Amino acid sequence: MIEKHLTKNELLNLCECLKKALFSINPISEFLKKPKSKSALEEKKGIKAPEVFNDKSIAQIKSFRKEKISTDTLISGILKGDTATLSRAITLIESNKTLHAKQANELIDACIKIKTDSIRIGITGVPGVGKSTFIESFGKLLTTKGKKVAVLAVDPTSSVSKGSILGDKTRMEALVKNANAFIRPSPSGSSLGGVARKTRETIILCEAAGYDIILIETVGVGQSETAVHGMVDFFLLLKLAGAGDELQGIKRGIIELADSIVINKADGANKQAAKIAKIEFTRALHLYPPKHNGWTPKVLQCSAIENQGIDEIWESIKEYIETTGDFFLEKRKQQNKYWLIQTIEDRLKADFYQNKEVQQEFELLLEKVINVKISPFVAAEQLLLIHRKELK
Ligand SMILES: Nc1nc2c(ncn2[C@@H]2O[C@H](COP(=O)(O)OP(=O)(O)OP(=O)(O)O)[C@@H](O)[C@H]2O)c(=O)[nH]1
Ligand SMILES: [Mg+2]
Repeated sequence: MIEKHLTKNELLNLCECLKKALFSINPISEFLKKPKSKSALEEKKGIKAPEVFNDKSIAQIKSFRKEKISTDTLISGILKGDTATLSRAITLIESNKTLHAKQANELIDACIKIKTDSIRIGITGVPGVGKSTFIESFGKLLTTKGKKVAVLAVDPTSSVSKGSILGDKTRMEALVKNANAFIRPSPSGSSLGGVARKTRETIILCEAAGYDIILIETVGVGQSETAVHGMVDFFLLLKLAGAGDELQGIKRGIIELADSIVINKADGANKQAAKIAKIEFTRALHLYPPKHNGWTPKVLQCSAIENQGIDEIWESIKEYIETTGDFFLEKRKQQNKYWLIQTIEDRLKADFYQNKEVQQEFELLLEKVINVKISPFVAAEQLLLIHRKELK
């Protein structure tokens, strides 16, 4: 090995060279040299986004969507059970455009007259109790029994988070692919009333399209279960074992609405707890007055994930329909009455608040009401008078 002593200048030069070399390969220094971007998100220059769609197909899709389809074509497509037409008809119903409202009403009016033997089942329970997994398992069972199943959802929270739609796609993997199943996520809407009404109308279309069983999933929060209860024949409440009532936020009202309570996730280490919960719920149900249709709600247990106990639930629903007989039809009549009144109330309210003159006067009167310059009752009367005058 040759040893050489460097002079001070040579040593300084060498250091400078090394520094330059290091600086040129260090990504951190590169990053520091770059002008700072205002955004936290940055894309590397020079990578072109791949063209996923071409202009021709986009134009084709747009022209297909714009193409107005006649009510008769929609009705005949639905009656044939064509799912593409059914989806299109539902989209029409979900539209908020006045232009579509007339056609949607004609469609509903035609479809509601078609007699079917459908069964409408509402499924509720706290988030995560396993509603979607249960529907996947239950839906699969029904299709193997030759039934056609439509799955709808009333979830006022989904329009904000889209969470449940995303979840449902993975939870209902097999049902999505099943030719005898039709899955439609929750319609978006600002009010529960609007979402529920659209779901109610969608049921009518699905029945006309030949779906025998309509399953409606709803999150056990707020008023959504009351709305779903008002549109189904059978209301099923899913519960978890091992959690106290307070923990599950159970409300007395929901228990009263339920035609059956099913303890889900009765599997693995949870089996024993599910058994105890079943006994406790059966005991608790005895404290409630009997339903006027003579039906005593059943407490059952299942494992949606392991497909255990699902058949028993179907048997119990069949038993309910057989034993309640005429009540089944009477309940539907009462529900029609409920939806008539509900729709009138919703429309009147919407008309009132959308009235431009009312809107202007509302702000002024509100100020006065807040500052106790005028009573809320007199202010309300004045606003209603403005609205009535507008109608004349
Ligand atoms: N062990 C067990 N886990 C289950 C069962 N059913 C559902 N799960 C699990 O529970 C979680 C929630 O299931 P979901 O079906 O999405 O519940 P959900 O009630 O539809 O939930 P939201 O739509 O968010 O209200 C998932 O991780 C499921 O795999 C069951 O029977 N046993
Ligand atoms: Mg779900």
